[in-house]
Amino acid sequence: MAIEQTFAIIKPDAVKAGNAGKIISMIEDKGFEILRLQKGQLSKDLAELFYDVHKEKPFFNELVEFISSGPIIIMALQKDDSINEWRKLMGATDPANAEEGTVRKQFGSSIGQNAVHGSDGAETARQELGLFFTEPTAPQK
Ligand code: 3AN
Repeated sequence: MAIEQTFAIIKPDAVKAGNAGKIISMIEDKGFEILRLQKGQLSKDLAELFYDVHKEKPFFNELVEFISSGPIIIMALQKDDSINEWRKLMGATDPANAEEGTVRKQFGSSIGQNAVHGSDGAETARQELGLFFTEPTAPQK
């Protein structure tokens, strides 16, 4: 597998609960390199753009409201097979189904408030990184 980058968010529930540092430790312990990291709060407009693929879903408004409801931490992560590796470390979308040792098992409280986001494929990762980090993240050794 090749070195690649993925996009990660520590969502408002986890930041508010003071779990960001613990989640970042889990990321570092798994050998991800954190290329970019920024704290901020999304406008509704940017949140709608980010979740555009879900705009037909019944929970779209809930998603937009929640992700823009408080500070988040966005990251560009790099590792071999990082897209899959970060999704494995996040755990299942619904924390009730997430495995032991995953971020969502430990810090998620519901399918909506599930602590973290991760890109679901190479094209999504490219789009999401481009949406949030205007200067491209050059691959690093
Ligand atoms: P994942 O984040 O694991 O890739 P997706 O892409 O199926 O999951 O869903 C995107 C986000 O939408 C999830 N992170 C979750 O917070 C939210 N979500 C998914 N299903 C529901 C649902 N039934 N009700 C509320 N929010 C949901």
